[in-house]
Amino acid sequence: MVSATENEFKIALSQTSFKPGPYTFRVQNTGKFPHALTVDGPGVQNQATTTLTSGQTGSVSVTLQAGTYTLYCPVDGHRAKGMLMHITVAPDAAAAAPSSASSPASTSGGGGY
Ligand SMILES: [Cu+2]
Repeated sequence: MVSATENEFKIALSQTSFKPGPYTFRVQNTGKFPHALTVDGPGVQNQATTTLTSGQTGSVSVTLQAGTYTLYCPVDGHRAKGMLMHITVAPDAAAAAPSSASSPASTSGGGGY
């Protein structure tokens, strides 16, 4: 669960680092104008909360993959006014092959000398 707050005219998130997997963004509109939150990026096509009036909360659930996502408010011209941010999802460490630090146990077969 990621907490997000929206007001005129910015978006704030409770965390800024993400890894692949399902996330729910719980959004609170702390401003005076209606706001919503749209998530767009790899595998996520403009998934959005409903439009939230002042004080309302809503949520949007997405499954994030490694890559960059755009979060913005789709209401009127809010995106252009600054309600836009990007988050980067790091590749899953468990899925990525270790590139350094070779394991010493794998090659010792008993010496050929
Ligand atoms: Cu807005």
